[in-house]
Amino acid sequence: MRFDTLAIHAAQPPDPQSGAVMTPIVLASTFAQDGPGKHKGYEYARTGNPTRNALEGCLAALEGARHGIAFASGCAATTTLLLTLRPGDHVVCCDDVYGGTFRIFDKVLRPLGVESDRVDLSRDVGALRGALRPTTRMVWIETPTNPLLKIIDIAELATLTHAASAKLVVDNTFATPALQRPLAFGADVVLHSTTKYLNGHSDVVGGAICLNDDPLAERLRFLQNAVGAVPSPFDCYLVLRGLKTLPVRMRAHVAGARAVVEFLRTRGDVKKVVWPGLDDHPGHALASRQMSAPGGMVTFEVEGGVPRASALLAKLRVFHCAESLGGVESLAELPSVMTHGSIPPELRRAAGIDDGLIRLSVGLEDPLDLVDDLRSALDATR
Ligand code: P1T
Repeated sequence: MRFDTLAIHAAQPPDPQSGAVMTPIVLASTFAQDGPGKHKGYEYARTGNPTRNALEGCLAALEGARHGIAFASGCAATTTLLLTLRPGDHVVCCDDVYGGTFRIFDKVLRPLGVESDRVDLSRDVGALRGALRPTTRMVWIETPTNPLLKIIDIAELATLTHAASAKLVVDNTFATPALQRPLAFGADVVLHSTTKYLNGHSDVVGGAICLNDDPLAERLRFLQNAVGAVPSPFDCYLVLRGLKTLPVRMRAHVAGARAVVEFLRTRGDVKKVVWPGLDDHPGHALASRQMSAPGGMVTFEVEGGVPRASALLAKLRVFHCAESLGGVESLAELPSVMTHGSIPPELRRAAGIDDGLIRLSVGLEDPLDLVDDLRSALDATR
């Protein structure tokens, strides 16, 4: 089946008992057994639950993976994956990642003896070679990155990573499998904050990991149950429901982003507009090969720095000034203060995240209203 069909049907046959075409939300925390150890595949809901199983099956199908494993948040997925490492192990991470991911590396894993280094892998994936250590077990990237929308060559990086006997993890939250399938380019693990586009309606916090590596999947299944950062059945249902419209939503997000970008480029008081769909984006050609479309995230900088950027965010009426992304509603934020505030300023600036950089998650409102909103806010803060 093709992607749009899988998004609606994968792992969701009609309920065998009732014929219900929507997956039931099974709330039970425990499942009756015919005798000790004699059960119908479910024992206890932290270990497994039918609604979660359907979500995991659907996510795996969309990423072209044998295994899908759901978590209570993107950060829970990240932490659980990093718990497969041991003290003394080393991770190379791209220099631009979600602030919360940086915080896990810096404040959770480092004290446990897992070191990490940050490298810009968007200009030249060969930069990985200089960062590798004999103890490097993982290379961790986002592409497009959060918030700078840098593009990293997954296939080339997979080759270099595997030559070093390490595993390549791609956080695919910004692209979603509707636009990019990292496993097909050789990545070992795909990670998601399902909070974002996959759920798509800003009413769930969730995460997931998809992979084909059987031994690693078995370890992650063990950790999912042992650590217990699992999503509720209701949240699983909401993400499943969101996935059904993912392909349609992503097409509209991209169209909206294109309209917003075209408008921002007409403004003399906008210094820089970043979107992988633009010819002058350094990763444009790569994005055209690796992604089926450039995505719905846009970043830009205005003349007037942080004071103007802050004033502009306060003036917007259709865009909400809020963290997060990927919902039907448009959001705008200041990464230096909001989503990436947990990264020390010197590291943030070294990575190119200017204090006045504005990040937009372009939603599904009429693009003309989004453009009017941005125009009014830009004019009012001139
Ligand atoms: O928020 P949570 O579901 O735990 O997901 C963490 C996460 C992981 N990876 C990426 C690329 C992310 O963007 C996030 C969360 N990001 C935001 C909340 C944000 O506004 O960027």
